Amino acid sequence: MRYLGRPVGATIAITLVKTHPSAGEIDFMATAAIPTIPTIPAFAFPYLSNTDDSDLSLPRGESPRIAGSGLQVLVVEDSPFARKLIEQALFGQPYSLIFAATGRQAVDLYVQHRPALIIMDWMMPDLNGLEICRRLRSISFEAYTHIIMLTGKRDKQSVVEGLQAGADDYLTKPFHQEELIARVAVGFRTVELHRQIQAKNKTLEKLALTDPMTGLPNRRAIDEWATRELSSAARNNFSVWVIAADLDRFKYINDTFGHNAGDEVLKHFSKILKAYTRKSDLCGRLGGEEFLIVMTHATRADVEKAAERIRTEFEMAPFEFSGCNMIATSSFGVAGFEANSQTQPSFATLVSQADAALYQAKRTGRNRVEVASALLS
Ligand code: GH3
Ligand code: MG
Ligand code: MG
Ligand code: MG
Repeated sequence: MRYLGRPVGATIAITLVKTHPSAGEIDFMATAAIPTIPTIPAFAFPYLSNTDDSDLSLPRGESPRIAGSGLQVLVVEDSPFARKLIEQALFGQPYSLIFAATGRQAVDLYVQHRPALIIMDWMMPDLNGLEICRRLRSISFEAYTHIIMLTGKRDKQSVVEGLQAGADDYLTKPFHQEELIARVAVGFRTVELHRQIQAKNKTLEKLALTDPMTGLPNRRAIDEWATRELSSAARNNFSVWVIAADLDRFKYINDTFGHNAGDEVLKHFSKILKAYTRKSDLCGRLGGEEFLIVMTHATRADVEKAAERIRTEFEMAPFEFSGCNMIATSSFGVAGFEANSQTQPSFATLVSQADAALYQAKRTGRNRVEVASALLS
């Protein structure tokens, strides 16, 4: 290959004359009028100590930096000159570039940096662009990566194959600088929309699993979490405990002081639940004035102690409504099994055992902790 340069004002018109083009290089044959091309900074090449790539003229130096915006474009291109053309075209844009000269590097950099966008050459010495696309699409990350295929293969069949392999867009060489910038901008728009949808989905998911008044997990969240813990307990033989809790004579509080006062009591009880359980435990609101605590990796004595502590903390917190001081109390029923237990009941069974113990606590005077009869035998 020869580069023929001729000064045109501040730029140099470069004609690339391919004397013996190989199949892998056809996509790079181009005639372009470009400004003098600055050297790609060394930090853009993470593969600096990899001697396998010495034939691809990769400079050796530091790791890639991330620009202020945090947006990264991974340029996958085996031809050093094409890399420079792309870098020149995207110079001054609000994102940073990192470069891969082989398919293997592309996959590694994708996993390491999870760039928002990739500009992907087709023909390369190891994996081709289609294979890389397929590999990248089989790796699932939360954030979406927009892939623009940039290749000399112009026939419609190749376009179809590129898009089918997982590319989102297809551009041909020689590319038009403004078009590349515009297509990259389109890619970032897609990525941003994807990010917004994901954030909204996360919020909706959280809302669907949270009791809005107390911020505690709701019945569905407790069910999902407890079911997972129980199957893990079956494999790893740790203990699981369920504590059913119910506020005493709560209807009286509502009827006497009003619904808002009742809500305050519920919120306060929730705060105590959070404060007196471990982060690894789960406490949630089933509905009304009924709560459930699920604890793992604890002994029955620990669990009874925890329930007793919650009971006394709540009892000791006086509320003042309409100038009256009042004390609220709560009752608890405990069910569960120790580590290495022979029998591991289902979550539904544990809940109904805890409920029966709670009923017993109500029957025998309220403001107390009772243990399921299954644990007493
Ligand atoms: P016990 O000691 O037997 O549990 O009696 P209780 O009065 O606590 O139980 P009951 O089931 O008779 O009453 C529960 C009350 O809880 C009735 C209902 O209006 C009230 N409640 C349910 N959800 C809420 C809520 O979100 N806020 C308020 N303030 N009250 C609620
Ligand atoms: Mg190539
Ligand atoms: Mg009650
Ligand atoms: Mg109740």
